[in-house]
Amino acid sequence: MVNVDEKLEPILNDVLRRNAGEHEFHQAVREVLESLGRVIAKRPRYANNALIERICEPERQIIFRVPWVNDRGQVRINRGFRVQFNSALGPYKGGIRFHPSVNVGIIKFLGFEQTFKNALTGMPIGGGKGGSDFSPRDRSDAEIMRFCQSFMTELHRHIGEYVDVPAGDIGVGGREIGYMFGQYKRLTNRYEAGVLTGKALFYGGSRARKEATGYGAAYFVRRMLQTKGHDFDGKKVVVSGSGNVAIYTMEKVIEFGGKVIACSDSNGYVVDETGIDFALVKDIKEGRRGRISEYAKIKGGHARYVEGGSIWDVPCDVAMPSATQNELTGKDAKILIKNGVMAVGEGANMPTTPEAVRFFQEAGVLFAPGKAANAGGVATSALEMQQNASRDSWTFEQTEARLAEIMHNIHDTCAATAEEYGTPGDYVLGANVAGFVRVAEAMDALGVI
Ligand code: NDP
Ligand code: 2IT
Repeated sequence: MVNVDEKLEPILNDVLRRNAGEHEFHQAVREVLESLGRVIAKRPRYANNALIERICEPERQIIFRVPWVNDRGQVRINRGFRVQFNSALGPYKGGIRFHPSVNVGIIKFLGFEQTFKNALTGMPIGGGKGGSDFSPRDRSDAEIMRFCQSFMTELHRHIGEYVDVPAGDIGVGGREIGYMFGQYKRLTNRYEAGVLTGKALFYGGSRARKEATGYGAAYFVRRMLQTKGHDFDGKKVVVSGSGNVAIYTMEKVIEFGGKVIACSDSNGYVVDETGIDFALVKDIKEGRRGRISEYAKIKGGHARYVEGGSIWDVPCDVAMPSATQNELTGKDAKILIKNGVMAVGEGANMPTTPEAVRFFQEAGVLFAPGKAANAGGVATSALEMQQNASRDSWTFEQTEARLAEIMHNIHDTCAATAEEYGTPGDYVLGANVAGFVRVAEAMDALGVI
C-alpha cells in the first residue's frame, strides 16, 4: 500500500485536523500527497515556501443562505457554497452541484481535484467548485428557476469572466445554467457570456460542450487501451449513472465499436445484453427527466432492471463509473477483477474508493483517474470561454477535434510522467504529479500570495 512520505505526513495531519469530519476532502488530499513524495525527493524546492500546504488550503470559501419559495407558497432554505481553490493558472473554474448530499467537505474535495484536472488540460484555468444541498428531484420548472435565481443573487458578487467561471455538475445542466445566466445578466446589467459555461448554443454556448465529458472519457480510455494493443472494438462496457457524463460516454464508446451493456441511476440498474439503446436513455433522462427503470419497461424482453444492488456485478471488459464519488468499492473491484475487467476509466470525480484503486493496480488493470479521464468537460468549457472572448462560434467537428487532441495530450502526459517517476502505467501518479508540477511552478513564480 502506498503511504504518504514522512516529510509530507505533518501536512496531511494538519489537513485532517483543520478540516475535521470532511472525509471526501481528506481522501482527495491523501491521494495526491501519496504521489508527491517522489516529486519532492527529485525536486526538493517544491517543499519550500509552504507550497504544498498552500495548495491544500482553498484561497477563499463562500457559504451562504439560499431562501426560495416552493409552488405551495412555502419558504424553503438551502445552503449555497463556492470554494475558490486555486487561481495560479487562471480564473477559478469548475462546476456547480445541486444534490442533497452536498456539504463543504464535498465541495472542497471537488475544488481540490479540479485544480489539478484543470492544470492537466493545459488551458489557463484555476480550480473551484460550488453547489447546494438543494434536491432538484421532483421540483417543477418554476421551482428550479426560483431556486437558481436566489442562488445567483448571492453568487453573482463572487464570479465574473476574469474571476470565477462556474458550469454544471450533478443536478445542474443546460436549464439551470440558463436560469443562472439570466439572473446574473439582470443583476449586473452586463451581457458577460464568459461568466458561465455549459450555456445553450443560441446564447453563447459551445458546440460539443454537453457531450465533452463523456466523449473525452471515451477518447482517454481508448488511447489507454491502445497502449496495450487493444481498442473498444467488441468490448463489453458497463457505464454507471445515466446523466450527462454517462449518456455521452455511452454514445462515444458505441461509436468506437464497444458494446455498452448496462447503466444505472440512484435507484437501480438496467442490463441489455443486446447493447444499451443510448438514444432511449437520452430520451428518458434528458427528454422526460424519468427513471432508468422505464428503459426495461419500454424494451421488455431482453432488458432487465435490477432495483438497488450493484451495477459492478455485471461482468464486463471495461468499467466506466460515471455517477458519483465512492460508488465503486473494494468489494466491487474484487468482483470486476474476478470477472476479467481489463480497464477502468473514471467519468465521475473520485468514484473509486482508495481500496478499489489499489486492487485494480495490483491486479494489473488499466486505471484512468477522474482528474485525467473526465477533464474533457472542463477543457471544452475553456474552449467555450475562448469562443466567448473572441465572439466566435466553432463547428462541432472543429470543437471535437480540439477535445480529442487535448485528451490525447493529457493521456500522453500522464503516461510519460508515470514513466519518468519509475512507475510506468500508473496513471494516478502521472496525473497527480503532472497536474501538481504545473500548479506549483505557477504558484512559485507568483510569490507568497
Ligand atoms: P447528472 O446529474 O447529469 O447525472 C448524475 C447521475 O449519477 C444520475 O444518473 C444520478 O442518478 C447518478 N447519481 C448521482 N448521485 C448519485 C448517488 N449519490 N448515488 C447513486 N447515483 C447517483 O451529473 P453528471 O453526469 O454531470 O455528473 C456525474 C459525475 O461526473 C459527477 O461525479 C460529476 O462531478 C462528474 N463530472 C461531471 C462533469 C460535467 O461536465 N457534467 C465533468 C467532469 C466530471 P439520479 O438521477 O437517480 O440521481
Ligand atoms: O467536474 C468537472 O470537471 C465539471 N463538473 C465541469 C467543470 C466545468 O467548469 O466545465
